[in-house]
Amino acid sequence: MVLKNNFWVLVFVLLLFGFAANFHTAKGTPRPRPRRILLDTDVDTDDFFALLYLLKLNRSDFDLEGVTINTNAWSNAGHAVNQLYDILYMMGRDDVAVGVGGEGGILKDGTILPNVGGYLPIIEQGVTTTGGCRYRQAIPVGIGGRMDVDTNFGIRKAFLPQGSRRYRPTTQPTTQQVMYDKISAGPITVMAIGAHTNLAIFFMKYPHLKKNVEHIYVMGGGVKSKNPTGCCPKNSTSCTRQQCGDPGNLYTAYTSNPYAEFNIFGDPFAAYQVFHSGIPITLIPLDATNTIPINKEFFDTFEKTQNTYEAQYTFQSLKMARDTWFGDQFYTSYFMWDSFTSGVAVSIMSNLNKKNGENEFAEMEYMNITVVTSNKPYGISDGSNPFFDGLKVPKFNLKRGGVHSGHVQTGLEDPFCIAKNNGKGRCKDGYTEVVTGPEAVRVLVATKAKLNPDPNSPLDRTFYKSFLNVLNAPQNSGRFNFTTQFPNYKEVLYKPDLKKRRLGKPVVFDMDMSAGDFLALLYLLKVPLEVINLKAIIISPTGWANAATIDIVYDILHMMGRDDIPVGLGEVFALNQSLPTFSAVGDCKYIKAIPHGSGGFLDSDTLYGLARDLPRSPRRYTAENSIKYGAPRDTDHPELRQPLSQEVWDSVLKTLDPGLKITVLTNGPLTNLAKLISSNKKASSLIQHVYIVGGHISNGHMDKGNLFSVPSNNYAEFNMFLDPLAAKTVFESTLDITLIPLSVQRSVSSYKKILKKLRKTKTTAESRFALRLLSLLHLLKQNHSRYNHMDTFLGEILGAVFLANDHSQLSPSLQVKPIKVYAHGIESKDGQTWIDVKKGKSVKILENINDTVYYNVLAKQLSYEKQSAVIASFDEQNKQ
Ligand SMILES: [Ca+2]
Ligand SMILES: [Ca+2]
Repeated sequence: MVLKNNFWVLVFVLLLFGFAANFHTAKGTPRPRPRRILLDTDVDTDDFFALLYLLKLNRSDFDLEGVTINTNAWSNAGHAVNQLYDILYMMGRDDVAVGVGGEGGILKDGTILPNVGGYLPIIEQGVTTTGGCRYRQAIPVGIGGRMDVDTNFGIRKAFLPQGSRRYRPTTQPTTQQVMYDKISAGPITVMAIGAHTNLAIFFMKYPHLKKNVEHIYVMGGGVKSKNPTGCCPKNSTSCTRQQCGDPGNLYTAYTSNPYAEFNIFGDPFAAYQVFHSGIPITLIPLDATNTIPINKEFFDTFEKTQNTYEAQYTFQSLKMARDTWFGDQFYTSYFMWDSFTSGVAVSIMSNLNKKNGENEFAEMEYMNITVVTSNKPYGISDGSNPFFDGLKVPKFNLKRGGVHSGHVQTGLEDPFCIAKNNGKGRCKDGYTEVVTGPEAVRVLVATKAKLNPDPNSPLDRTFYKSFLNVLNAPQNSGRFNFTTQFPNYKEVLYKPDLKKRRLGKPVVFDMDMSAGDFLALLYLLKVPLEVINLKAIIISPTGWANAATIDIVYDILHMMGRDDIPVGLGEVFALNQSLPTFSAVGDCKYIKAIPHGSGGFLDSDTLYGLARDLPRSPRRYTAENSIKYGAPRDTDHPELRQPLSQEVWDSVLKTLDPGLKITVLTNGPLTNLAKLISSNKKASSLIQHVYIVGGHISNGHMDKGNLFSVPSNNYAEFNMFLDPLAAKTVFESTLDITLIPLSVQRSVSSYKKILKKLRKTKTTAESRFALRLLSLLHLLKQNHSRYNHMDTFLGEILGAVFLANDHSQLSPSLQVKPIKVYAHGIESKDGQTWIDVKKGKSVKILENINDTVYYNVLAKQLSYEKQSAVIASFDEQNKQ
């Protein structure tokens, strides 16, 4: 009986299985489990279109489990990670792991340490997160580039809700950790829609885990593509043909490299590792994406159908991309790159029973390709290739004379890359080239977007329809946006009534947004208006933070009720560092000294994770622009446009009461000040005095500067080094200068002492914030070697305190000395300052200060009950 019973159970089970299998086959795909997905993205605008598309899919079919951030491309890590957290929170997906950065490195012998952050292409990766921008320099840094991506044109903070996940120093999961967790857990599909650094490092470090990656879908490269942008109309004489017909899309570097596409060019060696990993690869190159532009019909249809928050966010972003587009060819030159890739990938995965990657959205073809990482002739040694140059054994045991051993493109105008006879670009770094022989990898390539068979639809590509349907579907849609999450948030500006006040000396604060600068700013806002009148803030993004961090300045001003103070955005390049022929891009000669990861940009851009606790200002960076200021067209709200430092300066100088002059405090590189005095002759005469925080006057060979990341340069200080030419310009001007150099800053950078004082004094919202930030910096310094330089930031508050106080109280000792600055382009000397009796400029130097009084004054002023915060925090701002 037992046997018989079991028999029937068995038959039943077999039937059930058979039926189930047939059922699935009939539908198309037998799916025993959801397909696990890991997305590696550089969090550009188009990337989150792809991300949202994936998040909308049925989770029992496709489960996005992790997102890792590619940090050496179109966005900056601190801004990218928080935008991702906000998008995932909106979509109710706080369960998706997010990885960013990591402090690991690659040793000289090629050993890959755990947790390499991927901030640098593999060829530039040493043991820290500082290094060159060989490839990334092709990406514009400021407005129109990373500035707009980091802020999503200013829409991000206006639209996205804010959850509890955020970047926090030392506890943020790293990219390699998240990759390890997700890939080691079982079969997974990877989508790579940025540069390939993270993935390549992972495969090089954990080759045994390659077997878990079922497939990699890559957006990148151009195989047989001919770029349709930058072409000239027939018979035109005035038009200069640009990328027209190029395989690649490097619009900032087509004169040296017409072959590469941005993602692969971001790290060609990494892409080579991924393509040659043995894992099946499907490539969605420019060949296909060039055939699916955001055309007018799609745009107009999208405008009419925005049923979900994610559709709204996507449309608003696309609209701003269109409205700020540099030319009049948006509809033919902005393509669906990453979003199309996500669609093609998902469609292929849904149709695995079909052959050759047949899918709904793209025509596919197998091709034999490789990724070019160096240029012929191979086996040369011309100083361009750190994998070989000066090494006995080439890094990673690469083969001398092999494909990696040629000339590696060094910059956008690398002379090797520009043919002498016709000036044409000949470098192929990053080219996904068709080849035969042992280097060839068989890859499934999308060649064309499929046409919509419905002739009556305005959407003439099948994917247009899917994209709009998926984003607008009610399933898995966003829960709220910023406004619906925080119905009590008010868009009000707080401004003090200055009319009846007797105002003190007018001050302009020029800052680079390092941690100490925010404390200096808080301090200046606490000094009685009768003593100083803070007229404007000028931002110098040539230092410790990226331009998008300007929003933290707005938030602090909002918190303190000072939405009346204008904030001007300065040049993103140090003097003479942008490309003369294309000023949106340039090398990173000086700024490369700042770490990308811990203690560097990642922390500055998030104010060590604390920026999100500040009240949110209705003022923020926006890409809104107007013809009046040289934009190609007016956007919907041109009046909101972010003013530039030069304009803010001009308006301050113009509106100055007769007889008054400006006092300037600089806490960063001197880029803005140098620009001002060289472009406006009258400016110097309207400046009363300049307090410069920075510079180091060495007392002997043991008395070193603070450039810990440039070992060859022992005596410079960061603010001077980051723009030596600007420093030289300022120190050769007629300005009346007081220098607050490193030595005196060091005498007031005891965390213990200031924390003790702050803990003793009664508190205000701002003193509590200062206490939190300082305690955090102190803790980090004590526990992690990457935070050794935290003293630098505490020391830089001194300038604000010194400028604003009765000097007799602080018992300062000042000496007048003749100072020179070195700025001849030599890394080991640039930015050094010294006493030159014959040629130096006489400058007052602050040499000593009573540190006990200093800490007292600082703590007391921050705790002063007047001129205190109007709203204490983000939480308070949104309470009932
Ligand atoms: Ca991307
Ligand atoms: Ca600073």
